[in-house]
Amino acid sequence: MARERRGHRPLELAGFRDDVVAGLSAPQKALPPKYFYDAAGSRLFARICRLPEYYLTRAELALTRGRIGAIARFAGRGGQLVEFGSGESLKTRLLIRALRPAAYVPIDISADALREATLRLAREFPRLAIVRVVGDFSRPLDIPLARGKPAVIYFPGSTLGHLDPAQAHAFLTMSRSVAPRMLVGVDLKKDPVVLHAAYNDAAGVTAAFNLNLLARINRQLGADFDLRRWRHYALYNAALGRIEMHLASLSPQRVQLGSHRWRFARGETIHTENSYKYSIDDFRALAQRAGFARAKVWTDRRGLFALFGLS
Ligand code: SAH
Ligand code: AVI
Repeated sequence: MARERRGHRPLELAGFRDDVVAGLSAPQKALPPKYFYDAAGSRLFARICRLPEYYLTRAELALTRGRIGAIARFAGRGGQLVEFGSGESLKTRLLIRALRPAAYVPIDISADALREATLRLAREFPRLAIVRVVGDFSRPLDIPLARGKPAVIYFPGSTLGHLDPAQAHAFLTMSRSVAPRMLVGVDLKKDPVVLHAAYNDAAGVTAAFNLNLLARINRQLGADFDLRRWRHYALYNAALGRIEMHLASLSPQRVQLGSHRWRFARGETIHTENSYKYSIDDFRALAQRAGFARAKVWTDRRGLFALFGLS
């Protein structure tokens, strides 16, 4: 059974347009990563998860599978499972099998991806109550929780890594007001060469994912980005502990969106995403500052990825 609730209006084109205009008008041009995920972007992300270089999904799946008993004891059985940025709900299946939650509440900005994922889940778990929420978790959300059943938040995939440390602190603090327990997937600091490869795959799927943002702005807002004149550029910024994704202009050019026009110099970039990487101690300290007194941590065998159980 799958029902849908909207946390707020899904993707208002006016809001999308305002964010694009503001982002392209800043000294370092930038676009919010939440706009990667239209139907095409969500499909490209699903392909990224299966790339040989993109170790994150495999590592988190392996550690979840290997430690599911302890994870289920931490999360508690029979309660309400709330997931932020649920996407394909891939790892969630393991949790649903182990926790047997009374309800699953997946929240995602990508309406198509969310619908497809919950239809699959409803077939696989016909007795599970699924309440999908199409919404933006970076803004206040109405999360439909039933009274009297404990809730646990699941935020896998290192999606928290898109927030800078101050935003991550605010997000963790907000989460505590939704549920007292939280499972968070965190990508760990490691050899920069491994990180670099994960965001610069040989098949060019990450490049297509990044460029789809410009294609989406053309499709939905009527801009005139010439995709042949942009290149995907991702680097590990060790000083800030984050992967940065950019789109680099291959030549001097102008772009128009309605009455707005921007000039781009050759080599100028639009910053499209940060993906922060943490050490276990740094993340534990961040969670503690956000009011979580206890942190359990499970990692994969190679120490690439961690799942934190915060309470
Ligand atoms: N949890 C999945 C998917 C991670 S990809 C996994 O671990 O593989 C990030 C997901 O978060 C995408 O499905 C995207 O649509 C969603 N997302 C990104 N920003 C969001 C936002 N601001 N509000 C809601 N969902 C968001
Ligand atoms: C969703 N998120 C955690 C991915 C990441 O690894 O930062 C998005 C992504 N961007 C490029 N590749 C994958």
